[in-house]
Order: sequence, then structure tokens, then C-alpha cells
Amino acid sequence: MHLSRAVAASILGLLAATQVVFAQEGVSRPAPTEDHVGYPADYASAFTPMYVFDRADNRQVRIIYGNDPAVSRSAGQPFPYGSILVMETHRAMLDEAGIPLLDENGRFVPGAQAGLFVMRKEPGFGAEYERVRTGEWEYAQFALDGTLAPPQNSFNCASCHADAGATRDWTWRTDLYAQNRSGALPTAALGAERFPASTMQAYTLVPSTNTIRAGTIFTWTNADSAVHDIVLPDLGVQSGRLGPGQTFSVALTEPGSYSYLCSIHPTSMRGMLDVTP
Ligand code: HEC
Ligand SMILES: [Cu+2]
Repeated sequence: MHLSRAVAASILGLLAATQVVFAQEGVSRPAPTEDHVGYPADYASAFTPMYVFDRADNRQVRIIYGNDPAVSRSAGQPFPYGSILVMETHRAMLDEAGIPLLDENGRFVPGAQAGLFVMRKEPGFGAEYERVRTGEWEYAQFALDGTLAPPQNSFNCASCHADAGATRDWTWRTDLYAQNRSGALPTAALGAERFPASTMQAYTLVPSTNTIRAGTIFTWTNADSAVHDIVLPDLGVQSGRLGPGQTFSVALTEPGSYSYLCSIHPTSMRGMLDVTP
């Protein structure tokens, strides 16, 4: 088989990425050596469904449940002790082109369940994560038959949830429940493509195609809980990491069509700026 240059280049990229991982193996990844979270066997009947998040970038449906203490928490408040949050990850059903199918309400259709993620908050929990400690939460991942993944792996959970910050009590999207909002794919307002602006929401660009006049300042706003960036490959423009609430602007003086993407979520975050004279 003949490898095109592009494929060869991406294989090189993969090798380079693997070496980076090896190089980091010496770094300590503190985590509890023993699981304190436990498998919540009865969550599907005993817990309350909190939100269903259609995740565009990795084509998943994520269904989040909370036990009674967890669902008693109000927006902006910390979770009470005893809170347990469970997240089922499902593959989204795809059409032949690999695009997620939508039901009559515009929601992804959950297919096979892939995993079960659990976080639990108790007094004194979390100390063993050391530098990535997220308050008093501990994390665990289970296979569908309830088998526990090695507790040491939960370092990854804590280190990523640490970025969600203390103001959200280290959870990412639980305000969807507290504020009674939907985890559906966002849609653009009518005519939004004529404004020199796009927002990043739920791993998508809203809108993803805009038509603007040459010289206009175009601004992206990260209205998501996750970190994104903006790259215009043709122009060599890179925003760097944009946290929630941050913006990035460009002024394009030459008419033409400019494609752009978020390099962190390139599957679902690609857009086009059509610049007219
Ligand atoms: C790379 C970052 C990252 C890692 C690693 C990660 N999570 Fe999350 N987690 C998120 C984000 C972001 C969400 C919100 C849903 C979404 O955007 O997909 C989330 C949501 C959750 C939720 C639902 C509550 C909430 O925060 O909204 C639970 C429970 C959860 N994760 C547990 C875990 C566990 C357990 C692990 C480790 C096995 C883990 N997570 C690893 C980023 C991460
Ligand atoms: Cu992104």
C-alpha cells in the first residue's frame, strides 16, 4: 500500500505524541491507591437524571444522574457531602456519513453505552490527588459489568476537573440541571451569520459560517465551560487557549474565504469566514 505524504506526516505526528507521553512517565501522578467511591449499582432507578449532553466533538451522548444530596444543590453553591454524580457515556447513532442522527427534538440518539464515570464528595476525600486535588471529590471509572478501573488512573479525572475550578465545585456542566437548561446542540439565532461574531458553545461554533465585509473586526467568544482555541491555517493565525468567557478577534482586510477551526476539537469545531469587498 502506498502512503500519501499526508498520512505519513500524521503517523510521524502520532509517534511524536507517543514520545511525549513516555517522556512524562517519570512525573508523579498522585491518586488514591484504593477506591472509596464505590459502584453505585442502583443508580439507574434510585438517582435522578440531571442532564443529557449531546457531545459533538467525540459523538457521544452523556447522561448524568445525581443522588438526592447532589440534586438538592442550587446553582452556584457547593455540593453537599454525600453527593454522588454518575455519568453514562454512549456512542451517538451515526448516519452513513458518520454524522450523528437527530431525533424529532433535534437530540442525538444514544447507542451502545461505552462507560460509567462516577464522582463522590465526602469529608476528607481527595487529599491523595495532592497538586490536582479538587476539593473533597474522588473519582472512579467502571466497566459496564461494574469492574473498577485502577484507582491510580483517577489522577487524570482530578487533573482535568481541576480546570473546572472551585466556583463550580469542580464539576463542568452541572449548572445545566441547576438552571434547568438543556444539553442539546446549540443553534444560531436567525441572521447570526451576518454579524461579525461567533460563539463557542458545547463543542460547536454558533454560527460556523459568517459573511462579513473586508476590514470588519470579527470576534469569537468562548461561551462554553471547556477550553477552546481558534486557528486560521491559511493565515498562520493562532489564538492560543481560550478559557470560558475569553474572546479572540481578527480583522481580515483581503476578500476571500477563510476556513478556521478549534485545534482541540477539530471534528466538530470548523468554520468559514466569507469576506466580501
Ligand atoms: C479531559 C478532561 C476530563 C477528564 C480526563 C475527565 N473528565 Fe469528567 N467531565 C469533563 C467535562 C468537560 C465534563 C462535562 C461534559 C462534557 O463536556 O462532556 C465532564 C463531566 C463529568 C461528570 C458529570 C458532572 C459534570 O462535571 O458536569 C462526571 C461524573 C465526570 N465527568 C466524572 C469523571 C471521571 C470519573 C473521570 C475519570 C475516569 C473523568 N470525569 C475524567 C472533563 C473531563
Ligand atoms: Cu474546541
